[in-house]
Amino acid sequence: MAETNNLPASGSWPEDFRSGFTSFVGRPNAGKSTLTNALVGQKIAITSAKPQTTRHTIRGIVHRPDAQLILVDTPGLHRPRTLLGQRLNDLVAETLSEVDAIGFCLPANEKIGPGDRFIASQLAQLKRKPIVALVTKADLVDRETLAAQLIAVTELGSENFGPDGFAAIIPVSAVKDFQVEQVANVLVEQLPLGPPLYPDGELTDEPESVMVAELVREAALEGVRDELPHSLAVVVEEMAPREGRSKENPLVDIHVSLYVERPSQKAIVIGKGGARLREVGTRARQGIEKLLGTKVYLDLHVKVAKDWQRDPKQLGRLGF
Ligand SMILES: Nc1nc2c(ncn2[C@@H]2O[C@H](COP(=O)(O)OP(=O)(O)OP(=O)(O)O)[C@@H](O)[C@H]2O)c(=O)[nH]1
Ligand SMILES: [Mg+2]
Repeated sequence: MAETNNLPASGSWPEDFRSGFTSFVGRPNAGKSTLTNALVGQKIAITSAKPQTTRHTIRGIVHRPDAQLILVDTPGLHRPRTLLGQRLNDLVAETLSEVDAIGFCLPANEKIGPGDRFIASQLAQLKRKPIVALVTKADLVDRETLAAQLIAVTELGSENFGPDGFAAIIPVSAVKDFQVEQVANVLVEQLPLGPPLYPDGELTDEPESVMVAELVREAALEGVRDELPHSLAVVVEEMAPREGRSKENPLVDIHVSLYVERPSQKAIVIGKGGARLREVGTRARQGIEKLLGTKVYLDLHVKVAKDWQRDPKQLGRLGF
C-alpha cells in the first residue's frame, strides 16, 4: 500500500484535491498496459502484441496539481483454460472490488464480441461503481468505423448498466497521444475528495526486481510464436551490486531464470548456438540499465518447469 513517509504535510494540498484508485479491464491485448504507460508518462508495464502479456496487477501513479490518480493495470479477462488463467481472473475480480472507478477498454478495431460481453456482465455485478468505456487504438480505424464502434459501445452500456449506461465513453489512442489527457480528466472526476496517497514523483510501487523480470519477459516474447508466450515465466534469482566497483562506475549483477514448460520450448528460447538468448539478453539489459540508471551484468538461464501453468505447487513457486 501507500508509503507513509515523504507524503506532503497535512493541509498542503488544495481542498478540492481528489485521490483514488481506478483500474483498466478488458480482453487480452485491448491496450490496457499501453494506456497505463501513456498516462503515467513512463513505461511501468510491459506490453506486447501477444495476448495475456500482463500477469499481475501493476500500480501506476499519475500526479496532477488537482489529483492523484492511481491506475491499477490488470491482466486481460477471458474465459480461463488453465489454472494460471483462473488465477489471473480471480486477481482481476479482487482488484475491481477495491477500486473507485473502472476503465473498460474496448479496441476500436475489433467488433464487440463474446469476450467483451462476458466482461460487461461481470462488471454489471459491481453495483454503483462508475464504469468508463475507453475505445482504445482509435488511430487504427477511420472516422466511420470509430463512430460505429462508439454506437455499439453505447448499446453495450445500456444493455448491461441500465438506461444511463457507461459513466462516459471516450475514444483514445495511447500510441498517438490522442485523448489521453481526456481519459485522465474523466477518471479523476470519478475519484473521491482526499489527500495524496503516494509521495510526489513516485510513478509506481512495483519492486525493482519485478520490473526487471518483466523487462526480460518482454524481450523474450518478442518474435516468438504460438503457445510459447503463455509458457514463459521469469524470476529474478539474485540482484546485487558488484563488489569492489568504484562509486562512479557501479555495476549490478542480475541472475534471472526463464521457465518454460517443455524441453522443445527451451531450445526455441535459447536458439541456435544461443543466438536468440543473447539477443533477448541484450534487449532486456538496455531496458534494465535505463530503469536502474546503472550498468548491468545480466545472466540468463533457461529452465524447464513441466506444465507449470496447471500445477499449483509450481505456480506458487513462480509467484502466482
Ligand atoms: N495502434 C495502436 N496500437 C496500440 C495502442 N494501444 C496498444 N496498442 C498495441 O496493442 C498491443 C497490446 O497492447 P497491450 O497494452 O500490451 O495490451 P493489454 O491490454 O495490456 O494486453 P494484456 O496484458 O495481454 O491483457 C501492443 O502491440 C500495443 O502496441 C494504440 O493506441 N494504438
Ligand atoms: Mg497488459
